[in-house]
Amino acid sequence: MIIVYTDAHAQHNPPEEIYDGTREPYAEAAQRAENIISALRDSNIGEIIEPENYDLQHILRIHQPEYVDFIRNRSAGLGKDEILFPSYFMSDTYAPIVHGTYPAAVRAVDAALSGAEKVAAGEPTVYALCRPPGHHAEHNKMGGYCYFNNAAIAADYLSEQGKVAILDIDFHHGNGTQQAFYERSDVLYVSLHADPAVKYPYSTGFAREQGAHDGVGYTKNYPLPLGTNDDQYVTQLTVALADIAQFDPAYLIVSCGFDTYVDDPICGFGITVPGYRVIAEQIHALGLSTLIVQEGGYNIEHLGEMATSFLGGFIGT
Ligand code: OKP
Ligand code: ZN
Repeated sequence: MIIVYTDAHAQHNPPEEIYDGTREPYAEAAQRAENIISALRDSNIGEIIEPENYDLQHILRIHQPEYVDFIRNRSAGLGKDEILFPSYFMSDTYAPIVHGTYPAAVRAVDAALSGAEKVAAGEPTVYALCRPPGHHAEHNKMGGYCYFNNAAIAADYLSEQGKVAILDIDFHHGNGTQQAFYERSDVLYVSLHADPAVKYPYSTGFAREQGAHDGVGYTKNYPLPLGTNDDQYVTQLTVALADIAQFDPAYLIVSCGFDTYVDDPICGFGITVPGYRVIAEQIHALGLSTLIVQEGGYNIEHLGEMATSFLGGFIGT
């Protein structure tokens, strides 16, 4: 397995988010990625490479030019200790801009694109340790710790070579990814997530959202109740994987969040460390060329174990 990682993410370091008017410590902390990469280094699970640099055109296929300019200009204009909250381009109060946000977000996209390029060249499984995450980022809105939609940009890139399925197993619905492909039939979006009636992002991810125009039937949402455990999760995953098998894609992208973990501080499912391995084995059994893109996961202490268990399920170690 190839692992794509850069420490450029660390310059995106907002100290806080706003939750219902109260400032709280930023859950999407740089330490998340640092713990994952150090566990993967120790476990020798794959070769770790730096991402290449890619043209901005790839981002502009998914995001509005004014939106990209906004993030670049506002990031550059902020001092080292400044933080920018709500604006037209923000869906919520969970994606502030700091000085290093733009360069970090661009390098997260580069990691996903490098992974996509390796998969297109025949690599069976690549893990892109993207930070900041991406699946909530819409055409011209940041939100939920996301700025550029890493998985959507990689999926669009791979869609030039063949059909792409995206399996989103983050705890939250990937509203941005769904939006990007809602009217397309060449990219299937399938998501398992917490019922949006009770959890972020609240307004999307209901089962009735199934695509529009050419995309009708190519978006599949499987909301699950809080407390969903390993067995219940795998039962629903089996249905999602059958959708993917039926679609018969050339490539699979897994938007992988570890916030379904039983002890995640802000979520509410019951997936265990061994459970992640079972989930991975089921996905791997599809036999597809697979790019795994990191999304959420906030139990910083245990993220390394989750990643090692999950990725181990793809290589049988
Ligand atoms: C991003 B990803 C707690 C409320 C924060 C925002 C959730 C964003 C999740 N302070 N809720 O999908 O993991
Ligand atoms: Zn999440």
